Amino acid sequence: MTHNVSLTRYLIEQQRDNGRITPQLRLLIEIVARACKRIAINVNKGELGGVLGSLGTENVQGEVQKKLDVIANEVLIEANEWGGHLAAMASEEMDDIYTVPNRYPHGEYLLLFDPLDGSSNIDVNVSIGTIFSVLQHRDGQEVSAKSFLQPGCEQVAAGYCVYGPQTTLVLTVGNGVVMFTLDREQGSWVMTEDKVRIPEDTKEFAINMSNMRHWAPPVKRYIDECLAGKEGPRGKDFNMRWIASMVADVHRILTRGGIFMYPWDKREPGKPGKLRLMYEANPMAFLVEQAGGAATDGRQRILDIPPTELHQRVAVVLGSKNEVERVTAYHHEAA
Ligand code: AHM
Ligand code: MG
Repeated sequence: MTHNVSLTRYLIEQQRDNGRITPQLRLLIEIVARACKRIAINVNKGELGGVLGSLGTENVQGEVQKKLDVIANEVLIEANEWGGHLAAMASEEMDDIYTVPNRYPHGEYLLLFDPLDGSSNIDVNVSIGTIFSVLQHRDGQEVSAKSFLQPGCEQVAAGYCVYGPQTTLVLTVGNGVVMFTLDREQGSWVMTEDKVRIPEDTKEFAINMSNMRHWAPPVKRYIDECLAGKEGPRGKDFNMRWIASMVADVHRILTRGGIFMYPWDKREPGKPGKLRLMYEANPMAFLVEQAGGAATDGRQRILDIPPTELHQRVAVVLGSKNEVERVTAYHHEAA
């Protein structure tokens, strides 16, 4: 029974009893969770709040920004800049890092986020989310974009909030994965899952099938075998889901297993993939591994990739361990 554990209590216990987090990190996570509540309110208002549609501007990746992308980005910055727990922030929606202004105290953490993931789903009322990753600013030097370029295995916390039929916050501080559901009457996060585990096997895959003709042979081989079902080499039928919100697809995988792939493809051969390493793939890989799953780029563990750029892209294969290992093995065999 987990329903009498609030996020605050969970964090205090992680700090006091398990020594897993510092008071500053506890504050940081509480503030991010509070910001997610504000974003959820905006998301829920939809058309009534005038938050749907595009702004007509583009982010650093050349993608058209939706109003909610920008609102969510502002909410996260305003909530986090004054608390004294951060040195700087980085976001999908900002070209450069945001250093905490000098009028506020500076802390030892670095926060990265995709403020509103699954933007193409905003206007059609399908689940979207906020993804975040926390690193430490260790070198004592003045904070810069370089301070953020640490491999995912250095993350001290990561999580996401999914704005769906329920608003759910999913978190790891490196001690397993926990889920909290927003109780709107009380305005508090209530623990609803304390030991999230991803089954090692699955019969469900998630990939954008419309890109099939552009895939590399190992990805094509894996999906062909799934599609062949009972009569094929896998000897079982597979089911498919694609929400086009990574947060919602990963949430399903953390809840009932599955494999998620956004591989490299031939549309833009120079790009390693569509998703971003630092604030999409790394936090999700950390959560998935902490829940007993696996995450690779088809060749190596995502959490071991040394980043070279803040907005670097990466191919992503994550979820049920045995399936991720199979896809990764197919890539190695092909090489
Ligand atoms: P976004 O951060 O701009 O919303 O883009 C990331 C999203 C992921 O959530 C999702 O898995 C993917 O893009 C969907 O891409 P596609 O529309 O190509 O299927
Ligand atoms: Mg995104």
